[in-house]
Amino acid sequence: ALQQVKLREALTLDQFAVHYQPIVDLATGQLTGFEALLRWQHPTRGTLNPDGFIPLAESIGLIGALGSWILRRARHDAARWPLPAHGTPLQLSVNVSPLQLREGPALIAGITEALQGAGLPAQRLEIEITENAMAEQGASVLADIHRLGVRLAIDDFGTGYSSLSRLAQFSFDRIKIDRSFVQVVGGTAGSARPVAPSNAAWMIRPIAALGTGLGISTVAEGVETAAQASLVWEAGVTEMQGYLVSTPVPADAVPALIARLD
Ligand code: G
Ligand code: G
Ligand code: MN
Ligand code: NA
Repeated sequence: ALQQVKLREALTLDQFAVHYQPIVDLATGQLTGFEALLRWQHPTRGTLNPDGFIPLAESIGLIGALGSWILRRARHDAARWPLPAHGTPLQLSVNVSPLQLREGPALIAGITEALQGAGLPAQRLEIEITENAMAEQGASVLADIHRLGVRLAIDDFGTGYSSLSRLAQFSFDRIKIDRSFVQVVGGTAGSARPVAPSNAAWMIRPIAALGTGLGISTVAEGVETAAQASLVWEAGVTEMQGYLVSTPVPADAVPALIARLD
């Protein structure tokens, strides 16, 4: 109960922060954008990750307000990112939870409001939804997001229960391959069954091929080592994200990161 009070206060006390993790193109090495990742700068417990408090925010009816706050803050930050030397504006990817999707009109209102601020055209914004959220969702809210000109990504792909026919019902712009596929090779997460690199590629290749077939990009998540980067590149994945490139960084560290990666 105390934690609920603290979480409500956190929004008014400005204790939330958005960190950003870069995504790079595997063929060119170029930076393509950042994923926004929420953090709670807790007064006594330090920086907390969303897995620990998003469910609480959902249960106390705070997720709508929090989601709108994230969109506004991330839009504000992304509007100030410099144009990279390669000339393609950087994408901003924002996660939304299944509950936010179920409360479709509120989500659409939050996105619309964020897009009204200057500096972030709709095409630069991408909404990430998990495979399971997509599987249980009616098509309408996803179509509404697309109608705004915003892009859609399927997150944690390969861990959920969507069917290929379900996938074909929706229009997506990106597939994010769950890090469990990447980390079977030399993973720090540790796998119950060590898999040879050649076998790991065979699991990732069909997902990359699905992206190729649909004409959309695929992002390998959780790439921590050069061996994992080679693995996903050889499997035909088009982009990567993970500690090998950078951990998520606070907003004020993003310009230096853009300069380093550019
Ligand atoms: O940020 P990690 O560093 O801990 O993220 C953990 C989980 O929380 C991931 O599944 C991620 O998709 C989710 N997450 C991160 N930021 C947000 C956010 O702003 N909103 C929602 N709904 N989920 C988020
Ligand atoms: O579910 P989603 O993909 O949105 O969550 C992203 C999560 O992955 C965040 O918790 C983020 O901090 C974490 N993450 C990002 N890069 C890496 C990585 O290279 N290794 C691991 N183990 N986690 C990562
Ligand atoms: Mn994500
Ligand atoms: Na993911």
